[in-house]
Amino acid sequence: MNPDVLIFGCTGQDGSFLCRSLIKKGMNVLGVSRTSKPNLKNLKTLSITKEIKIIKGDLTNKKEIEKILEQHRPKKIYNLSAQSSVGVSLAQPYLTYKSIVDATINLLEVCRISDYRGTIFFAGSSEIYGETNEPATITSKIDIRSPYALAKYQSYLQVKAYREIYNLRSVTGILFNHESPLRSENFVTQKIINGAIQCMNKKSKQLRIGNLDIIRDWGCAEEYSEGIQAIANANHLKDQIICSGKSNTLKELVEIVFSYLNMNWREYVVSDSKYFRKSEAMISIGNPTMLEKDLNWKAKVPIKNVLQRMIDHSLKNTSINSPPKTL
Ligand code: NDP
Ligand code: GDR
Repeated sequence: MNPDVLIFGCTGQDGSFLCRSLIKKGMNVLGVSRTSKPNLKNLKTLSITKEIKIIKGDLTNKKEIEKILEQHRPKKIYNLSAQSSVGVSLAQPYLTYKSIVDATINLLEVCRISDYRGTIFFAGSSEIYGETNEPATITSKIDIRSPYALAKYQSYLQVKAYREIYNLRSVTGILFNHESPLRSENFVTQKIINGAIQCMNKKSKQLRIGNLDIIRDWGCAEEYSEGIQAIANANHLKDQIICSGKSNTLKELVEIVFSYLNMNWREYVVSDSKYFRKSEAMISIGNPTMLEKDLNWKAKVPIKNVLQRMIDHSLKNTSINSPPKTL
C-alpha cells in the first residue's frame, strides 16, 4: 500500500511531532532517514516507534530519491531534512548548503520528471529575513547573514519556481524559531535549561552563553507541526510564514528558566563573546496575520509554557503525550 505521507527528516524535532500528529489522524506515514540505523530518540520519547516505518534515503543522492518515489507514491511529501543549526552552518557552510540546496533541487527534479502530482512541503526559515525592522511578512526584504540562510533562500526560490514554471504542487512554510523537549543541545533553549539544571544540582557554577540582547519570535514546535499541515493541505498552495508574532530577548528566556527553578540567573549566567555570532540579526520577528486570514491557523502556546514543559521533561522525564498549555 502506498503511504499517505512521506517525511524526510522524520527523526528530528519537527519530523517527530509531524509523524505523531499524522499517525493520530489515521494516516499511513513513511519516514525517511539518511542512515539505515536512524536515531530513534525523539520518536521513542513520543512513543510512536511501532507506528512508523522508516526507510533509508539521502536527499543529496538523487538516485536514492528516484527509487523511493518509484516504489512509494505518497499523497504528500514533507521535506524537513537539513543541517538545521545556524551556528554550525557558519563553521560548516558547504555541508549545510548541500544538505539543503542539493536536497531540495533533487527532490523537485525527481518529482518533475516522474510527473508527481502530490504536494511537496519545504521547511523554509525566518533566517532569510535577517534583521526585521518590522514583523516580517512573506514579501519582506531578504537579508542573508549565514550560509544556512543562503541555502534556505535558494531552496525557497527553487520551490516557488517549480510551482510556477512546472505546475508542481510545491510550497514553503517559512518557520520562525520553535522549541520543545525534543530540541537538541545545539540550540540555545536546551542549552540554557541543561545549564540551569547543572547549576541547581551544583554540578556547575556558571552558564556561559552569547548575546543576551538578541530578540527572537520563539514558538512551540508541537503546534507548529499543525501549521505546517495547514499550509500543505490548502487547496490553493501559497508560501506562508509560521510564527507567534510575539518576541522576547534571550535575557527574558534565561529569567523564565532560572526563576522556574527558584534561582537568580544573575548569579550564574555569563555572557561570553565566544558565543556571539558576528553577522547575525539582533531582531527577528514575524507577522502571523496572513496565515490566520488565509487558513485560519494561529499560534496559541506562549514560549514561557514551552520552556516550563522542557524543564519538567528534563527533570522528571515527564510524558509529552498531553497537549501543551495554551495559556
Ligand atoms: P532537526 O535538526 O531536529 O532535524 C533535522 C533532520 O534532518 C535530522 O534529524 C536529520 O535526520 C536530517 N539531516 C539531514 N541532513 C543533515 C545534516 N547534515 N546534519 C544533521 N541532520 C541532517 O531540525 P528541526 O526538526 O528543528 O527542523 C526541521 C526543519 O525545519 C529543518 O529543515 C530546519 O532547517 C527547519 N526549520 C526549523 C526551525 C526550528 O526552529 N526548529 C525554524 C525554521 C526552519 P536523519 O539523520 O535521520 O536523516
Ligand atoms: P538557530 O537557533 O540555529 O540560530 O536558529 P539557536 O537556538 O542556536 O540560536 C537562537 C539565538 O540565540 C543566540 N544565542 C545562542 N545560541 C546558541 N546555540 N548558543 C549560545 O550560547 C547562544 N547565545 C546566544 C543565537 O546567536 C541566536 O540569535 C533556529 C534553528 O532551528 C534554525 O533551523 C531555524 O531556521 C531558526 O531557528 C529560525
